[in-house]
Amino acid sequence: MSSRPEIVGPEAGPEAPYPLRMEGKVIPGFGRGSKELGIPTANLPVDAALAPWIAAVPSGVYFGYAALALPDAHPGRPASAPAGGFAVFPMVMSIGYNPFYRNAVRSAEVHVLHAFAADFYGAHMRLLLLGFIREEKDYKSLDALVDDINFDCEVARRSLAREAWRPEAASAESAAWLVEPL
Ligand code: ADP
Ligand code: RBF
Ligand code: MG
Repeated sequence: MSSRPEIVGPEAGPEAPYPLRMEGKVIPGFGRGSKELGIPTANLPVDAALAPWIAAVPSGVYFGYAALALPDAHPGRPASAPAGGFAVFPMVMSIGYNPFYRNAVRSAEVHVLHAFAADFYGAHMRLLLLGFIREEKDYKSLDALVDDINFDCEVARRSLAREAWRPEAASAESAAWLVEPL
C-alpha cells in the first residue's frame, strides 16, 4: 500500500477531536495468533461508559501513545519507570469489527511499538489517541492485512516522531494524565 501517505496529521500537532482518552485492563483477545504474525495486540474492553466518544468515531486505525503500568518484576519495565508507575510508548490501534474476520462485536486492540520480553495481560493501560490513519478494510489474504498493518506502524512512528506530537507538546494535561499514579 505504498500509495498511502507515510505521515498523517498536521505538522503543528494534533487537532480536534484529539486527544481522545481511553483506559482499562488488558484482556485476552480473539486468540488468532496476532503474536505469531509479529503484531501482538493488547485488547481493551470497549466500555462506552468509560469512553463515550468511542461509539461516535469511525472504525479504523488510530495512533498515539500507550501508558502501561507493568508489574515491578516485568522484564520489559524500563529502569526509568517508577515502581508501580506508568511507562509511555508510541502505539497504533484498531477500533472496529475486523471485517477480515467478520467480528460481531466492536473491539479495541493496541499494538505497542516496543518489543516486550513478556506478556502483560491484566496490566492497566491508558491510551491517548492523537490521530486517525485509515478506515478499516476487508482483505483478500492475511498477507495483505499484515502488510497494511506494518505500514500503519511506520506511519504512526513517523507521525509521532515530530516535535509537536510528543505527548507533552500535544497536550500537557493529557501527558500528565497518562502517567498519573493509579
Ligand atoms: P490476544 O488474542 O489474547 O489479544 P495476541 O496474539 O494479540 O493475543 O497477543 C496480545 C498480548 O501480547 C497482549 O495482551 C500483551 O500481553 C502481549 N504483548 C507483547 N508485546 C506486545 C506489543 N508490542 N503490543 C501489544 N501487546 C503485546
Ligand atoms: N482487521 C481488519 O479486518 N481490517 C483492518 O483494516 C485492520 N486493521 C488493523 C490495523 C492495525 C494497526 C491493527 C493492530 C489491527 C488491524 N486489524 C484489522 C485487526 C486484525 O485483524 C487483528 O489484529 C488480527 O488479530 C490480526 O491477525
Ligand atoms: Mg490481541
